Amino acid sequence: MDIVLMKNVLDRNQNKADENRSRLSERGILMFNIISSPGAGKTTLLEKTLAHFSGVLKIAVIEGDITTDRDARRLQPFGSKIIQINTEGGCHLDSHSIAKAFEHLDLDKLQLIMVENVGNLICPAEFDLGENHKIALISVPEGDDKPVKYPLLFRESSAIILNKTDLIPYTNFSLERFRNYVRELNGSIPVMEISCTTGSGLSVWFDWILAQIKEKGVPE
Ligand SMILES: Nc1nc2c(ncn2[C@@H]2O[C@H](COP(=O)(O)OP(=O)(O)OP(=O)(O)O)[C@@H](O)[C@H]2O)c(=O)[nH]1
Ligand SMILES: [Mg+2]
Repeated sequence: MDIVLMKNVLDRNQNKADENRSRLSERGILMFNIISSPGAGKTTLLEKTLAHFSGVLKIAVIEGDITTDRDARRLQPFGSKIIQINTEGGCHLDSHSIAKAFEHLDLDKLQLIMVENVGNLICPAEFDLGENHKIALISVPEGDDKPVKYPLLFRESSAIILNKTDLIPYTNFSLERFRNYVRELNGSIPVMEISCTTGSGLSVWFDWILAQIKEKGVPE
């Protein structure tokens, strides 16, 4: 019985995710789903990204949190539309909550929607939201073995961001081991090594975003 129920939940989620994807595709909008552990730096990366593309790209953010609007408030100063979803205990966003968030967005005026999922490396990887790309964000203090321990996220993602590289000298994190683990799981995936604190590597992330927009042919 439990198995049937779980299948229904996933089927319902998938149908709505496909609907979300078509709605965005009709308008040429891209959507990224950013997934990481709590505290890896999702909101900080969004702050840097919104600041960089302010006045250049039309971006909205959907913020997923169990409770509070703290992250939404952090992103408010950058002039983009920010929608907060509280999952009230749920460990991931689903496609229905994203469809509800769309009701508060003027989709005709957007080029890119960035979703900050609930901090968790497991559940969010299982739920398609209708995004074009899942982005896996890992930070140095979590350890270099995360790709091996949470393989689904790394297999499902289109890009991996390694954040907090400024902390490498203070930890036993091995870049070589990390890169090898990633290659074993997902041979061709781009890995961007960044520090939101120093700004190192951020230009690679910004260029990657622009490349996706160009490839998709997102209208101006
Ligand atoms: N040293 C260092 N700290 C960073 C870096 N990026 C973010 N931080 C810090 O890490 C902490 C958590 O960052 P957040 O951006 O709030 O992380 P998050 O993934 O959004 O967290 P949740 O929304 O709670 O899951 C903050 O204190 C940031 O200042 C970095 O590159 N280097
Ligand atoms: Mg956050």
